[in-house]
Amino acid sequence: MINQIIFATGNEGKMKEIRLILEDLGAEILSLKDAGIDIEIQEDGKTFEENAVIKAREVMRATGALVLADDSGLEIDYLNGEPGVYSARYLGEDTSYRIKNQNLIDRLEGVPDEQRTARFVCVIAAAFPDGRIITARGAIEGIIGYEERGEGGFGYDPIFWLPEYGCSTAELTMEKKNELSHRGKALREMKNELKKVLEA
Ligand code: ITT
Repeated sequence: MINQIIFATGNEGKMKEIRLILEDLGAEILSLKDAGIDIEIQEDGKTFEENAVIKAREVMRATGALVLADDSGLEIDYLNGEPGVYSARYLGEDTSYRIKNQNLIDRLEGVPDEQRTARFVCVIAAAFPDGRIITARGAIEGIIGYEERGEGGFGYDPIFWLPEYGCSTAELTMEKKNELSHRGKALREMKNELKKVLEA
């Protein structure tokens, strides 16, 4: 019986969404900080899947616990999928999202709505103490806005516009964002898989 899961992320925005989705799993969800883990992970994979597995596996090896990890990012079609797996590192890890978001808006100057298509992608990996790995993927389609909108969410949310809702993902409640988002979809799929394991 597993009653503790470590979620291998240092991103507080992700962690808040993750806690809300996994709260009914019946296991205690610890962030890296909660678990007192401070290891440098080399995210050198070429895909979201590879990076999610790298993060989950490294922390599982260091702790022996069941570990989940999220690798996610924003793919902008007009920019050939940029920033993609480099979303956190785009323009530098310590550069503010005000600057990153404005830079992407500027790179799409004059580009009409129908060519501003983009998606958030999320892959969740689970690394089990016995070495087994499972992954789940989710995506949400939108377009890149013309200005930042909203105070919620994190990262690129203020420029990710949902035409059918008439708002950005930073203007949704956390519950609504989780219902629609790449992370919500991937995590719910993962949760179903984990339930089978935890109930076994
Ligand atoms: P960890 O590796 O510690 O989990 P990170 O922020 O470095 O944190 P990633 O390498 O997976 O995580 O990069 C994901 C980036 O993609 C994230 O920093 C945001 O810039 C962007 N992103 C992912 N999901 C997002 C969301 O729901 N809303 C806004 N931006 C998001």
